[in-house]
Amino acid sequence: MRLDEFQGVNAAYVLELYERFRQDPGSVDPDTRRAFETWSPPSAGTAAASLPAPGARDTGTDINHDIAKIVGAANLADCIRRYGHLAARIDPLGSEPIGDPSLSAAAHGITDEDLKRLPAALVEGPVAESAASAFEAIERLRRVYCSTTGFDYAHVFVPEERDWLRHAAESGRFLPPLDAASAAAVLDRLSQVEAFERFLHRTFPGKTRFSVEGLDMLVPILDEIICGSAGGGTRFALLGMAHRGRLNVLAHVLDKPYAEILAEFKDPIAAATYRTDLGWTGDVKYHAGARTAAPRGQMYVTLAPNPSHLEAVDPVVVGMARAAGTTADGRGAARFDGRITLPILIHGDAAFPGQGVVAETLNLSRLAGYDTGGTIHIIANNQLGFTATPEQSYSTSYASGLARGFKIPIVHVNADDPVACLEAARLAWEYRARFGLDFLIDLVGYRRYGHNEGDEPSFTQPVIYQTVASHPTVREHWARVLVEKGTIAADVPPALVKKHFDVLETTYASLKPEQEYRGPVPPQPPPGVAARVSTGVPLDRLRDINDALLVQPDGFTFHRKLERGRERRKAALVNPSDRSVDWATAEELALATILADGIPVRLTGEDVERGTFSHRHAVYHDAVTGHQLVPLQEFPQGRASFELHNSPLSENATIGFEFGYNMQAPRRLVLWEAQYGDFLNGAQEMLDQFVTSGRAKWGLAPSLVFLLPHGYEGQGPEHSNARPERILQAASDINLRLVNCTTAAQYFHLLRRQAALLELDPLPLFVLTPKSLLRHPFVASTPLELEQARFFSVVADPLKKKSPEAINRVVLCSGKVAVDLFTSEARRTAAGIAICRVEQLYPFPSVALGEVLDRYPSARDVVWLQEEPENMGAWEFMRPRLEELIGDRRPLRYIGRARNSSPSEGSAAWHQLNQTALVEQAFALGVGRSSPASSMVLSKQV
Ligand SMILES: Cc1ncc(C[n+]2csc(CCOP(=O)(O)OP(=O)(O)O)c2C)c(N)n1
Repeated sequence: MRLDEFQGVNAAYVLELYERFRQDPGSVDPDTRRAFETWSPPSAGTAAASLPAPGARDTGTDINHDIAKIVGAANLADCIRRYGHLAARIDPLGSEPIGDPSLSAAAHGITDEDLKRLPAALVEGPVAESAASAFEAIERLRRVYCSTTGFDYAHVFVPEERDWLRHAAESGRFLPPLDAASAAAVLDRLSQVEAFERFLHRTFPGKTRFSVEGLDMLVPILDEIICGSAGGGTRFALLGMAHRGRLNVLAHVLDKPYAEILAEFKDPIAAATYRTDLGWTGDVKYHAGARTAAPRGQMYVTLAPNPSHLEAVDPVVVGMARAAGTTADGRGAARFDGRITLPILIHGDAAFPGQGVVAETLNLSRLAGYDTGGTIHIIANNQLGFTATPEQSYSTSYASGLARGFKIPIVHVNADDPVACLEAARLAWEYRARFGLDFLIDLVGYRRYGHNEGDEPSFTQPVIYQTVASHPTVREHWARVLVEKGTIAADVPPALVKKHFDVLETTYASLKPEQEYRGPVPPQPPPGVAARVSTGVPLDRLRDINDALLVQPDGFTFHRKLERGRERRKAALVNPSDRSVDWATAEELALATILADGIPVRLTGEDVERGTFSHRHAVYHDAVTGHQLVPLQEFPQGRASFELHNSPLSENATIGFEFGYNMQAPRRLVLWEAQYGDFLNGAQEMLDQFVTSGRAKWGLAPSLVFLLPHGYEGQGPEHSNARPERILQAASDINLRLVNCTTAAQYFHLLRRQAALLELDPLPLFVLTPKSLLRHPFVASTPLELEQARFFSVVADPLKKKSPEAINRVVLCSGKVAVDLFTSEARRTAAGIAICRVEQLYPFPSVALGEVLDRYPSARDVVWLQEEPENMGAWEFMRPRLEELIGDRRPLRYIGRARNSSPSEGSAAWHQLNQTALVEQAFALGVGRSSPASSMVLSKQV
């Protein structure tokens, strides 16, 4: 670079160095000295015009003075770029921006006069081009950074991204064209948006609709982002938003017919047509999702259904986008292309900073396996929560503050300035297309009514609402601008509103009579499919696949400690009747055979690559080079992709993400594993709002699998209990499956059954998986069981088949405690006790259980035995169902821990005491015997 090519502060620095060299050539390094010896500072019209040449009479003070001015000008430009947004007029209601002292010339020791004498080049960038002086360039800079847009990107650390943003802002190259046709088109769209709200307001006074008014530009912004991205080849736009403006977006962006929306306002469905018998509840109209029927141009647009829980939909939409951009057919890792998919999230200004799931979702944005090629965020910022003010809602300067930490560029824009809004929208999608990263538009407007239309906002915001009352709508404002400019005639704006009003009136007048409406019906799979699917795999095929999974690639060094396990795996299928298939082997073979059947698999969760208990090794790391090997992506029989990712340490967002992925790609098997099952309650919101109720509210058919380590082993209250009671509480109308299986073969068939049912009978599957039992001989199965068996929802006592009439007690239990019973000393002598395992807790296996109970006609009582306290585990769910099944033929007894607020003991020794007491009581006929004094175990007849 030539010395006189330096600009701004850099030029000032060069001049300062030059001055030092002039005073004392030895004070600069030899290279610099050589450069200065042949250089003369720039002359006429430049910053150094007044600088004397070397050897001239000393005017050092003047030069220092000039340098200070130059540095001051450059610093001022820098501050405007960094902090100009603080002085931008982004509030349509006219509040004063907070400003910043560094934005004044005086703060940098310069005056306007100084700036007028300095060259524009000091300011750099497009604003400096053709500017007569630094003053003019600075004025232009202020117009860019301190007008109705606040460009807030100084926190973007990557120079290429920051320079791109700076140039984009300052060049104005993304400003929308302002020819008459496009200006009128914006007015037409705003008229449509406004007419819709006004029509609803007039026709259904006081009915909640969460009007968009005050943020009307949201719709044209979405138009711009969607159409712009479609032009770049994006094929799927996935939108998530809460209540505010949702009906307007449904009508105008998702093309939901007015007739449907208006019918929902009339709420005409006669009570008799509601299908409560099928578990249908439906949902309020401002939570509904939609999908454009035909691609808009090249693009499908989907709006995810949304629960009332603000921001909960964020990770769901991001997961949907990930799935839409992922190609999963063909062996190996899945391939993701962010260019074909586009997530757009519309947030509330109180919810964005307040809800933790937002931060969790933003944290996914750059992670392998979760990245979407960039999410465009829009904060629909009406400067109020329900009634809460910004000061009560966030500690950051802006509602968008959180995004800064994730290096997401932010544009705050005044919602009353259509041009600025459309520029922000274009900037958003162009930035995403260029860098594949998130972008945030902080659309600052107001709320014309209360939180909802029946709410009185002036109870709490009297002053704001005095302003709002007389504030023109953005349509009115834009119409006035266009009429004043002569772009359109004065009679056009009212004609446009009338045109849209007429459409609504005609539609409303032609709505069907109330009695013709029928309630929606949730998906109903054919009954009994789950019991009919065949899941066995021929042994030869299993052996081939097992051998392929265990191939050692040339030059790959396995960790020494894993060698023995791999040798065991090689022998696992040799003898069909050996109990040689452990849990991890069964799982890997199940997944491999599913992949070989052509069904893609995505397995994510907390440290799933190795498994919390070091049992899985889905990824091998070369002990010497660290290179990774994923056998399920390599084995030649695979016909679909295997996606595998350790998740970040989040439950709420990661489960939401997998749910969304599953919704978008229902023909792929999606599994999420918890470190321990109890961590699932960090995602209780996702379970309640989406996974378990999505079917009843929105007709969704999720099939996500949850692997939840569960079982009482003395590790304390948390890690013992995956809280199956919570899942059972939400279980109704066959909305999920909950399984606690006890053998490797059962797990093998369960996973294969789930894959086989993806199309036929999809349901979320919760599996309570073992911990210490992973390597327990009792859990191991024979190869023959993989070939010939299937999943059994109830397993009768294997040892008591021969003389069932000798049984005088049936103990029903589920999961690991069955192994405690089977392996106990007491079992050897307790001939009259049959231990039967209820492997599927929900759907309640009434037929299979009835058959098992009928097998033991002489049993005098039936016991439900569980490790969990009485108010947890399956007991409270089982009790009424077992009572109904048993009738008054024999008593039902409960053995388990007594009611407690904490799931288990905090000490391993105390745990052992109680576990022993449980087992003892199972075998102690004539129950009622009291437990040891220090035991919490309860045994009672109910
Ligand atoms: C998780 C959650 N907590 C509380 C509420 C109750 N609530 C509904 S709307 C609202 C205010 C939201 O304010 P903001 O995010 O600014 O959106 P706005 O309604 O102003 O568009 C609140 C607190 C909710 N819906 N979800």
